[in-house]
Formats: sequence, structure tokens, C-alpha cells
Amino acid sequence: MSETNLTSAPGEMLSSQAIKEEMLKIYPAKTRRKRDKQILANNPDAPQEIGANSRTIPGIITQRGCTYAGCRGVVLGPIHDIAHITHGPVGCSFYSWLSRRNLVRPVKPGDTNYLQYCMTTDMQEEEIVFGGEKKLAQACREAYEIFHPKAIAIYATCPVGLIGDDVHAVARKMTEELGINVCAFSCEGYKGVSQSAGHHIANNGVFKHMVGRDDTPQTSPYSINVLGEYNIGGDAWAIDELLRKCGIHVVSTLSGDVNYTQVCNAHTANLNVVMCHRSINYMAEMMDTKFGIPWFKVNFIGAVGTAKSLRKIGQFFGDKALIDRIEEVIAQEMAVLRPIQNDVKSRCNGKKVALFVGGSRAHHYQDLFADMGMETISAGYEFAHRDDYEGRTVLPTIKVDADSRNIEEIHVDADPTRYNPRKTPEQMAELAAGGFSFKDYDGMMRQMKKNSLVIDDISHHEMEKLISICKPDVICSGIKDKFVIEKLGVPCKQLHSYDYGGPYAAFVGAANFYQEIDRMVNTKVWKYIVPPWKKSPELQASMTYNPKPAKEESAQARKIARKLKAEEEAI
Ligand code: CFM
Repeated sequence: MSETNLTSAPGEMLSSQAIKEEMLKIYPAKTRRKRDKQILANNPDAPQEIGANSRTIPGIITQRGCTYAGCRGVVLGPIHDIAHITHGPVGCSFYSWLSRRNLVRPVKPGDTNYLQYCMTTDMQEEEIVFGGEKKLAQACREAYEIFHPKAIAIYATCPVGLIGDDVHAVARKMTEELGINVCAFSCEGYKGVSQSAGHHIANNGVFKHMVGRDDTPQTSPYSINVLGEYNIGGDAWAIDELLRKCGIHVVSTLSGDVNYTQVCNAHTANLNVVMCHRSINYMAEMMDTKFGIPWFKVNFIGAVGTAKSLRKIGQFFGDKALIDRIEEVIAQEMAVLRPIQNDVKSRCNGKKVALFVGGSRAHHYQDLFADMGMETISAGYEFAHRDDYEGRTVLPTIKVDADSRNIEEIHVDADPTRYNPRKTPEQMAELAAGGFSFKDYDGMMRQMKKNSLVIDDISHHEMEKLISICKPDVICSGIKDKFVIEKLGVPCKQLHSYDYGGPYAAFVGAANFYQEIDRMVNTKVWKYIVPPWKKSPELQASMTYNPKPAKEESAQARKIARKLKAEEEAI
């Protein structure tokens, strides 16, 4: 396995270890110890244990979100025909109102889309003091009277947990009173260390209260659910369209442009494919245990990944006509994509990228950059767990700490009447003998080159160091650090919102992404940017606070520090 060179400067090979030391040396001892576990020099052959899914150090400037965001915003938010009521202060509701680009497109007259509405109990001091359950019940009644939704989901925010409102009791009462499914989620923002806890809470609730309520059988033998796909910028539509061309029927996409009935009917599919492992692996596991639906990991981001995923679905069903059709579709799509790919590659080949996004995209998008000949020198998730970095084989060794114990693990058994293994043990054995694997996520680190830098929950300070030392050609991140990055003269592609672009999934999306990145990394505008503190001495003074370097600092870290200082002085 070749090593990555972290810098574009000719003849200079920097070690990721030295860059790490340079990042850490400013921190107080306790912070340094913690961050030390979360930053690693990668070795793909034997991924080391990374510190992940632990509390962010206060003040470090993280990009993470809260548990409420993971539950209400991410997993449940895109179900477009139920009423989503935030029980809490208006701000929590406002900031989860259309701020994520999980697009919805009602297709036929009568289709319902409530996502443009913002429903909240707008808690005031009075409810904080005397309790807000009555106001919540009233909000459910109002939502029902106005919209007549098929279901209502209630989300608890931080103050609700602190004062002890029983949202589940209200949900039970309202289910009886209104005669529709009203379910509540204890997803107070503080409940876990990030939005990841909210994913888990949402998976549990959707599984308990929605999946399995509609037994209408499927007519297509090739019926699947796409789990962990949220239709950001239209990705789910691109995937749906591609699968449709192949003759594969999507029962439900959890959760992207999906309605309540599709979620309730999801257990009738014959296969679950998982895009975002972090946010939905719980659901995949529970559906396997209860209904006998097998799952495997796919990646529809990037041409290579998309083709591989389609072929694996074909192999699972094992039907010759389906497999042939899939090959035809891949050939057609590649005939259109390849000239675009070659053209873009001629300008992007060898350029360097760093990605710091969420819990899955920092990995998936490395495939798209590889299609363009671009190299990932550094990557990290905001809130993923060790299995997303090191692969699912480490699952039994992950220590359960007090924070993760706080999140309910629901016990699931096989359904007495509806458990139906989709393959016989003989068929499963035959697939395994052919190298087929289920529940198969190998994580990000095995795919990254040796000496690349893996950084969990990156801070702004570490980002600035990475930019000044490695000068990547493009960084993929989110709105919270986009402008920090661009003021330092590096283009930043937002991989949460897609900067108003997309889709980037499937072959169609890959073409969009290649062309956008080509424009970003090859424009000359970036070299005209001088960060404000380089022009203004008083800002410069506050930016170069530099406590005594740690004793064990290596010669290379000293070299980097000297180089940075010389560069600063030269301006
Ligand atoms: Fe999964 Fe996501 Fe992601 Fe995620 Fe997210 Fe998102 Fe994301 Mo923003 S579910 S982990 S909590 S792929 S909202 S659609 S882009 S951080 S990498």
C-alpha cells in the first residue's frame, strides 16, 4: 500500500504524526490527552483504536449537533405526511425547520407534504415552572384539527427533560383521543454526546411504533428498502430512478421523500441495503431479527461504488435476467459518464482533498474523489463510532460508557407470525461460499492510505493547522466551518447541504459532483484571498498565541513550526 504525501510541495514528505503534534501542542494537558486519542496516523492494514463517540471538550468549537437534531431533523424529519411537533422553546423548532435539504416531491394529487410547516408548543416560562403537558396535548389536538395527519410525532427538547414532562403519557392519551398513531421521542438535546444518540432513539421509536403496521404484500420479487438515505439534494431520487431502470422496486427509503404508509410497510421488502451505516444500522439489525430481512452495506456515491452496489443486489437475488439488466444499465450509464470523468480527471488528477463530515459522508465521498484521480490526505467524522472508522469487527470490543448507556437498547425477538427468512440456510451458505457478505461495513480507515491523517470531531484550531501545513486543494465540510476554510484561501464544498447543488448519488450525481469540484479547484480566485489577520497586526497578535511547546515535540514538528513562522513573517 503506497503512502500518502500530506503536502503538495514538491520534494517534501511530512509525517502525519508530526502534523498531529503541531496541532496538539497548543492545548492544555487534559485536552491534549483526549485529542491525542482522536487523531491518528492511519495504517490501513491494521487500523488502530480511535477515540470516537465521546464528549466534546467544551470551548473547542465542534461541528456536532444535538440529540434532538439527530432524531427529529435527520431520521424522522423527512417523513412528509405526519405532523412533527417539537415540544420546547420556539428556537429548537425554528432551527429544524427546512434547514436540512431533505427534499420532497409530492407525485400525485392528494399527496401530502407538511414539511414546510413548523409545529411547536413554543414553551414559555409558565410551562417551564408549571409543566407543559397540557399545552402539548392542546398542540396535538390543533394539529389534528387543521391537518388530519395519519400520525403525529412529538419530540422532547432539553427543558422538557429537565422539568420532567411525560411526553409518552401525552402521546398515549392523544392516540386514544384522536384515534391516530401519536408517538413521542425522548430525544432531549443533551441526552447523548451528539446527534448520533438521536439516530438511535429515532430508530427505536420508528421500529416500535411504525414499521410493521401495514402488511400489504409486495408484488415485485425484487423489492428492497434503501436505509440511511435522506434525499439530500435529490440523492434518493437519483438512486430510485437507477434502481427502477434495473427492475428493482424500492418499498421505502428511510428516510428520504417517504410517507408514513411506506414506513409502516417497509417490513414486507425482501432486502435492506444500507447507505449511511451510522444513522440506521440499528434499524437494519432489528428488521433482520424480527422479520428475517437480511442487510448489507452499499454506496451509491461514486461510479465504482454504485456499480459495485448494483451488482451485489443482483447477486443477492440471483436471477439471470436481473443480473443481465443491471449490466446493461451500468454500461449505458458509464457510456455517458466516462467522457465527463476523463475530461475532469485531466485537470483534477493528483489534487488533494480533506473531508470532515457527519458520520458517513467523509468516507463515501472519498470514492467520488478517487474517480477523479484526487487523493484524500485527511478525513474524519464528526460523531461516528469506532465501527464506522475501524469496521464492524470491533463492535464487541467497544466499551459502553455512561453516555451511551443512557440510550435505550431495545430487545427484539423474531415475530411469531411474520418472521420469514428471505433466504434458506443453504442459499445463505452458497452466497457466503461465493464471497458474499452481509452486515459488512469495513469502516473508513481500511480504505484510506497509509500516513493519511484521521481526525475525529475536528476543532477549528486543528482545521487551521491542517490548512496551513498541508494546503489541500479542497476541503469538504459544513456551514459551521465553511467560511473559516475559505477565508484561509481553500475552497470548501459543503457535504451536508451540498451548497444548493446535487444530486451527487448514482451515475447522474457523480457527473454533477465531478463538474462542480473541477470548477472549484481549478478557479484562480482562491489565490487572491488574504485572511484578515494577515493584513491586520492586531488580529495577527491574537492569532499567534503560542505557549511553550511540549518537551516531546519531534524534530519534524519543530521544522513545521519554523516553516509556519517564516511564512507568517514573510507576509
Ligand atoms: Fe448519515 Fe446523513 Fe451522514 Fe447523518 Fe447528518 Fe446528513 Fe451528514 Mo449532515 S444521516 S451520518 S446526521 S449521511 S445531516 S444526510 S450530511 S451530518 S454525513
